[in-house]
Amino acid sequence: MSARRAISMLLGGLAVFGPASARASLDWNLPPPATPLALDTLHVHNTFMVITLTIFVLVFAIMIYSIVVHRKSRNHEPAAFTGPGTAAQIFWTLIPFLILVFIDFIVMGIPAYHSVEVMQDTRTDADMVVKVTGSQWKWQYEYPEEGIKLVSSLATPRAQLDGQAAKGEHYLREVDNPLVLPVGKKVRILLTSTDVIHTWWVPQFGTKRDAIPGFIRETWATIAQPGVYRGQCAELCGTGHAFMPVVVQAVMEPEYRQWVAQKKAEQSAQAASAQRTWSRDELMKHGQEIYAKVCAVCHQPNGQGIPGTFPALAGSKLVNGPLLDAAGRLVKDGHLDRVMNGKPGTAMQAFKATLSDSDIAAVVTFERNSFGNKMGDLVQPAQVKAVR
Ligand SMILES: [Cu+2]
Repeated sequence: MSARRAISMLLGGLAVFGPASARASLDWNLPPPATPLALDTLHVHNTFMVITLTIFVLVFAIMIYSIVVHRKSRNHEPAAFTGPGTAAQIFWTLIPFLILVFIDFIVMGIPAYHSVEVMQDTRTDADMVVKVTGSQWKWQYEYPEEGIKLVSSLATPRAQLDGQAAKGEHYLREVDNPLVLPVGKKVRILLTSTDVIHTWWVPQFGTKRDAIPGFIRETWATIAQPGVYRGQCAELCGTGHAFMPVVVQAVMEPEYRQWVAQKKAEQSAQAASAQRTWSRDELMKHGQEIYAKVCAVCHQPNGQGIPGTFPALAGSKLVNGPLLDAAGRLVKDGHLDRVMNGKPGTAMQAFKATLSDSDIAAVVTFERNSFGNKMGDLVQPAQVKAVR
């Protein structure tokens, strides 16, 4: 490290003791709690900080006092006692032991136990349920009671990720579809994953729970105030780990009901549009949007992939191969099969769970007719539906 860099780092550190304006930019405490659970853990944190700081100051004060007052240059006369009585030894061992037992088990133990109990309290009195599924690299949200399902993916523009544009205010912490929840309702949150372990983490909720494939885990939240709460995946889950933020939008109950009605209408309109025959332009346009959102992270915006890691789609044998056989069945390891069912053991996941019939039809059509690929054929949503 250069001397100049060392000095600037030191000055940066000292800014803490500088004017208030310099301090304002540094967040020392936990984020403002938004749920009872976060409030409880914040109290535990603050109590423990006071206890540990008190012990720290006391112990260091005694040490520093002894070192200074009894130093050699003062010719302090060392104490000459040896072998005090057994009773005294038992006494001065027992007292610190009892103090520690009191602090650990009573003063710290009871609030900590209470927090854990609150954390686990997902049992019966929830007002609603939300299922959260982690996938490389996005979150799926399901409202089983409403029949609503949405996929929440990163909304930060590609140019910002590539360093070609200035970073926005919510860089890597913004999504297309946030999880919308009503304020003041106890929401039971079920967590699972389709591939590797992810962690659904919203710091202001005081909850951070792993989403593990093959298991359902749970947590809960009762959000006190309307607002937007941001978090991220907190388990290193692959190359796109930094690109799967969590955004929760908390709204008042009437607004939530309105949102549910709107989502339901959108979903039935989507189901209806999958029935009709799409034009080439419609498929290409929608396919390009889906490609940019879902596929471009690995296969790159120009379809060239990353040599040795993610295969190119431009000129690919698979993309320029057959989709369906004469009987209308999926060609095994064909283009459509790969998009719908993925390739086990690789980063290529099965998209049939997260993309609709129209999305899959459009993106496959787009890939076959872009990046210099000239298959010329179209895939219709109804064909995708037939081979699901
Ligand atoms: Cu993840």
